[in-house]
Amino acid sequence: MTRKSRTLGEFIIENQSDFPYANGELSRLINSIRLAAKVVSHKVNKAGLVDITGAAGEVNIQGENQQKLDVFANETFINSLVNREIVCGIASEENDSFITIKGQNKDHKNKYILLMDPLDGSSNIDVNASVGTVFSIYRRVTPVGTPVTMEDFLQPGNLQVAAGYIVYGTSTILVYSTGNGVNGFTLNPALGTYYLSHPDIKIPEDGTIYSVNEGHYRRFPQGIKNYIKYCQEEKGNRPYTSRYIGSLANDMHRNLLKGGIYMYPSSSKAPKGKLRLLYECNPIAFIVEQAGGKAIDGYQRILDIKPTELHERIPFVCGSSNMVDKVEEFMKEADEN
Ligand code: P6P
Repeated sequence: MTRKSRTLGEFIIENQSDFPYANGELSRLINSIRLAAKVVSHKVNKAGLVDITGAAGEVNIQGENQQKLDVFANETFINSLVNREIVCGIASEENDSFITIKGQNKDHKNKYILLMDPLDGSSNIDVNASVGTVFSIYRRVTPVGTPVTMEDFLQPGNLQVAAGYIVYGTSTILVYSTGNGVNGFTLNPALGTYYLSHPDIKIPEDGTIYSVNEGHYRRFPQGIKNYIKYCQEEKGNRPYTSRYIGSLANDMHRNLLKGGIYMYPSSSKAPKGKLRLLYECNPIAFIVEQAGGKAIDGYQRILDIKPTELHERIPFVCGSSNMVDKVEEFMKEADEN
């Protein structure tokens, strides 16, 4: 059997031992995510035909109009997880607070928590551009058998036991890591099966793609402005290519495979930037570091940051290690001048 033909199910079983203290729950957790992703993928690919594009009339905690697919994706992942006796709590970009899951016997015996952005880049839905899902998994820190608390969710990203994303593009690809490297699986929609298409992903330490919303350029810190000008200089392998598609998961998937950097910096209007630490930055940072890249807030490692709020924002610079180092250099130099 060639390596490429391995299914996600076979891969999970073969790598079960990577997780010594999990007795199958983590595998079941990944399995529930892959099922939910299949359902969301089907809806995303039909969105134009079925009346599920456009706003759902609600506004989420971010103050963003909830798109119908946002709501659908959120409910699909939650239902897939709740019915499988694996998690004791879920936090989502679409929910003001976390959801407590008592379990079948109402005894709070489940060990894991999940945080997610169920539909990343949802503003792309109505224009048929790619969207994604980003998820982060921890073991609970409060005693098993008691209701999950905020403490279980406010863990630093370096304690994640698994993280991943799904990109709903020309193909649906699930990329995840349990701390032993990064692997990508492409869905065959005809069979409903994911196949190992991107084994052992490593991000090139250098790249020539930078991803940032340059419309905010004038509001960026001087160090970021200087780095963007550096990317645009005629020198060596520069100017770099600018690519930004309005979905962190999709921009990072491209940069992970080809090499590159993604930035959502702080700005004069948004001092903490826009991205959420817990369910956007931490999981992507976990994946990128597992693939040999780096992720900082401009100064410090994202995964070392101790969260204080469920929906807190953080400036985000992530991608090829040499490119992230260069941004850090520009930030330090600008602050010293
Ligand atoms: P802007 C999507 O809303 C998101 O959280 C990321 O996926 C994406 O990279 C960014 O925000 C886009 O934000 O301000 O450039 O439209």
